[in-house]
Amino acid sequence: MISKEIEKALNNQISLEGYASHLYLSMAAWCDRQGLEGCKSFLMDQSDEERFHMLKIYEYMSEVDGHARTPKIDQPPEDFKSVKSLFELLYEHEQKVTQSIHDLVDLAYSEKDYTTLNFLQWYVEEQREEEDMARSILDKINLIGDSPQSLYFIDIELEKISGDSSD
Ligand code: OFO
Repeated sequence: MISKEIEKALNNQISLEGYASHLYLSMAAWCDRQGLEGCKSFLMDQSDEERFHMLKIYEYMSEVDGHARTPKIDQPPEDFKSVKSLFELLYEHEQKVTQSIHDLVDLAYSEKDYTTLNFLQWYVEEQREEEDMARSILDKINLIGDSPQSLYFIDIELEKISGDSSD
């Protein structure tokens, strides 16, 4: 059993994860239009992961007698100024999700809801990894620039990351 407050906050998280999944899908489609196959497959994988994060909360809600709501998802942007600005936006979104997870942890802690606290630990770790990955992609872009030649190498690099994470 969870409190109404926790239920509301978890539904908000479902909504954020659902939006992230849509946003990354939209980013993948943009990369596809630029001929960046590696970036596209990396972002398609990220989109799937975000959907999984959303569904994991649905499952948890069902186990603790909560009511998981299916969120209305806003239209994400479809055009991006550059690959660099796309990854800056991705990193920004990940930071927002991390903040929301930390707020949820605070709430669960203040309610002494140890079951939800325990459930959220997985997300705390996942966000640390995702922020780290987004930062390292941005570091690479900053290092070699985003001229067409540099993008060729960034694309190969992201293809590798998406291949590694699906092993
Ligand atoms: Fe759901 O981990 Fe990113 O946002």
